[in-house]
Amino acid sequence: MSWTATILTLFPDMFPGPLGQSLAGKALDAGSWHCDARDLRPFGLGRHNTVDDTPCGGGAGMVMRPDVVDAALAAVSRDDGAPCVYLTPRGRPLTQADIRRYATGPGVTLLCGRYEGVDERVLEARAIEQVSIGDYVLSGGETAALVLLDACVRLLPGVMGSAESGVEESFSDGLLEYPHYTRPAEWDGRAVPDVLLSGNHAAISRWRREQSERVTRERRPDLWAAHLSNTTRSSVQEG
Ligand code: 6GU
Repeated sequence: MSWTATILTLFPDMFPGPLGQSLAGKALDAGSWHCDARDLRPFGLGRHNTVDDTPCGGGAGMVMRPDVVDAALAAVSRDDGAPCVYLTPRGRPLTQADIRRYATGPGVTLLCGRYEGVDERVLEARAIEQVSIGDYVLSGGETAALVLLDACVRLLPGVMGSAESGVEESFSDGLLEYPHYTRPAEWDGRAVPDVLLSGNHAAISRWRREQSERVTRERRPDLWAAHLSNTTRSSVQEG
């Protein structure tokens, strides 16, 4: 069985959405992965299939009921050990290491919340991982789920032209990528850096490394600090 994403959502029509196109779409058509989006609504209670209720303790918005979420989880439960992930701005930051772990396994079950969120008890009871895709608020977990899936699918065997395209260039060594250039050699009064046209591959590698380090230092001091402490640790271990 191929890598399978099971998605629990009130908006199943949002899947595969943009992942039905381009690289991920071709992989989907080729059977390299499956996208199984399930509607939470039928698991709701009463005449209106109610899935949410007011927050205990008061306050704005609505919270998704634990019994409803659990019934939906039970209905899609898999015996292959695929992790269950709840997309929420309260989650730990999603990293490329998480993506690698998800992509290497049998697939993922993704829980998408709307409203203020999901009752904490079902998240605890069913050992659901909570992840966020960044420090901004989305109207629901669905677009975050699409981001997670895009990042996984491109790592699946045979999905991306391996080796030279470098599936994990940024982040693999903890640095951002160097800048890219193509023809023409001069455009709008701006030249491609001479070294890239020199044919000196050692010089090109050195320049790219310097650029990676500069860009990371300028834009992502957090990644730069982590990179420095990693390289310090490995040189201590070597020495
Ligand atoms: Cl994973 N979900 C929602 N609803 N908002 C977010 C998010 C996730 N990550 C950042 N903002």
